[in-house]
Amino acid sequence: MAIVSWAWDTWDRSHHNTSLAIGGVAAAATISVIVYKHLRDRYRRSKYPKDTVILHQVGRGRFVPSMSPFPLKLETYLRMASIKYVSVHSLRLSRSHRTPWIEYNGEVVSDSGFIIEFLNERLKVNLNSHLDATEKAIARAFREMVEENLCWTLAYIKWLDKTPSNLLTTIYPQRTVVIWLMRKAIEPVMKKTLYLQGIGRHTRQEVFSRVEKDFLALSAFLGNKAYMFGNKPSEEDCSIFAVLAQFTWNLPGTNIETFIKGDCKNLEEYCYRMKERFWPDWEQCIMGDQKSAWFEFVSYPMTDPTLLRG
Ligand SMILES: N[C@@H](CCC(=O)N[C@@H](CS)C(=O)NCC(=O)O)C(=O)O
Repeated sequence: MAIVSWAWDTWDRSHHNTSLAIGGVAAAATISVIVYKHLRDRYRRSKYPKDTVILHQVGRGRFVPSMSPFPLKLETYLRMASIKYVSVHSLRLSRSHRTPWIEYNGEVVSDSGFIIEFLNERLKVNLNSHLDATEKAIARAFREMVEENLCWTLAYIKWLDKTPSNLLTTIYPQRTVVIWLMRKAIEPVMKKTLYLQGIGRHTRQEVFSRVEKDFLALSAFLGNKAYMFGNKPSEEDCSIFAVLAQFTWNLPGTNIETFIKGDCKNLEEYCYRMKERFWPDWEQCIMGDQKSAWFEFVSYPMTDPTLLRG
């Protein structure tokens, strides 16, 4: 009996020591990773150029420079306002857990709308100076319509409707296994979010008929004009273009793509006009047939390499 008790005590002690050792190694590894990331980020930050917007955003897409409309809106704005910027692509989100966000001379701002307000004020930019009060009101209403209504439809088509079934593997440059993992992680969250938002409670037909009405309204308002408010582009063109670009180029094979290209031809032409004017390097900014590395969740073809070294 004494031997059994001794053996048990010894095993228990050594088991306890092993657990302590594993716990210690895991804690040391976690702390090392945190310290390494902190030092690496500090080093990168020390290399950020002065008076330059550091635009943090997710990776590039195969057909559009961002898989999300909001970074595309912001990058289009930076180009329209001729503001110096550098893109940093990563999955790092802002303090409000969103992308995009910026750093400017050490100040951090998130949310594309607040970022634009911040830069307008700081750099004395006004891309809406040619709009009167009524046009400004209409511009705001259209911006809210595309950002707060149409954007949800994009999420609905990608993560709930899933038609055609190969949509995600067609538009994302990541490898099939990574897309499968993304799907497993994102789909249940999206399903819940879209239900709470409201769009997830409607039938497919109801969702698409509402989208078509939004497109027809935009198309009627644009008419024969070059940009939404005449011959000169405005701040709202950045939002409207960024969302429409997703529908025009990033939903191949969907009935919404067919609808725009058939019934709202002027919107498609508008997208090409914006692209030609503000994105002459579009082809270099998209992934095209290039695939991300295995297990890579973000694709970085345009990140300034000096910001990533170290
Ligand atoms: N109002 C925000 C919206 C940004 C936004 O919705 N970003 C999405 C990507 S499309 C995001 O960061 N999603 C991550 C999450 O919500 O966890 C803006 O204008 O920047």
